[in-house]
Amino acid sequence: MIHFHILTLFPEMVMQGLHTSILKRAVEKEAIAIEAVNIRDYTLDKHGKVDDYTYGGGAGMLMQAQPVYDACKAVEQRIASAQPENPGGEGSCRVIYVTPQGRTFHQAMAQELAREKHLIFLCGHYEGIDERVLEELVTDYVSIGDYVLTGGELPAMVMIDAIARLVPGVLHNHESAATESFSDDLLEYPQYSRPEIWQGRRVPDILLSGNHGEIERWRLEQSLERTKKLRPELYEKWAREHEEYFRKKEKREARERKKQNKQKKAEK
Ligand code: 21W
Repeated sequence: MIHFHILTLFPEMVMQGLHTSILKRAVEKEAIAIEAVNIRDYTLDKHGKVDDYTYGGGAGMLMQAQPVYDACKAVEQRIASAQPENPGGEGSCRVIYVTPQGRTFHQAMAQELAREKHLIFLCGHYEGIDERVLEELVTDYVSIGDYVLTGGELPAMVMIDAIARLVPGVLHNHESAATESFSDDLLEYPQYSRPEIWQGRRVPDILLSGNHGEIERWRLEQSLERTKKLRPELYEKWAREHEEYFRKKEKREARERKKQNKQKKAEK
């Protein structure tokens, strides 16, 4: 069980987005828990204000330190009091600030984060958050890539989706992310469903053959071909790490050639 806590000014957006399809099922099964905390609920300003102008001037508003700090501390305290075996365990939980200036999120990061019990995501809006509260709270600065969005909510949802599917019990066994496969780190092979012929295009014969060994081999070849063409750097890495695959393939093909030569001779 992993608990995601999202500090945001738009809790409905995050809750809507993350309570759909597979993650909805995961919440119902209690494989994960998702809570959105409205930073505005923690402002001490009597008009509910959470932003202000930036010192030094410049465009736009900045989220102020106080409501962000109090919202985060409230979550940390709730986590600590739910763990009586770890009194004052506050501060042990990672606080991830989603920001264009962070390290770019990737699969290995998702795997590492999936091992935590609690994760706090801090979503900025407007031009960002007062630097002092970031220094006080944040353990990880993470971006999802080099393009500009309007806020941190979508990036937090992207990261939570990628992390959650790695948590045991979230995916069904047949779709499990944990079953290590030869073809991990390659692009996917093409897939087909009914009908057998659509607009004159046939499903590849091999997939109708019922020969599961041949099908598996074909799929891996397709994955390799695609990866070589579309993501050459991924292909080179895979090839370096799977030299034995190419040796075995050589041998298999040599064996095939021999067999065919023999057959030809016998036919003569
Ligand atoms: C975009 C906030 C641009 C601020 C200093 C002086 C989180 C994101 C975000 C956003 C600015 C991520 C400035 C990929 C993203 C996010 C909102 C610009 C101007 N800073 N990953 N002036 N892309 N974006 N700040 O946009 O919060 S992770």
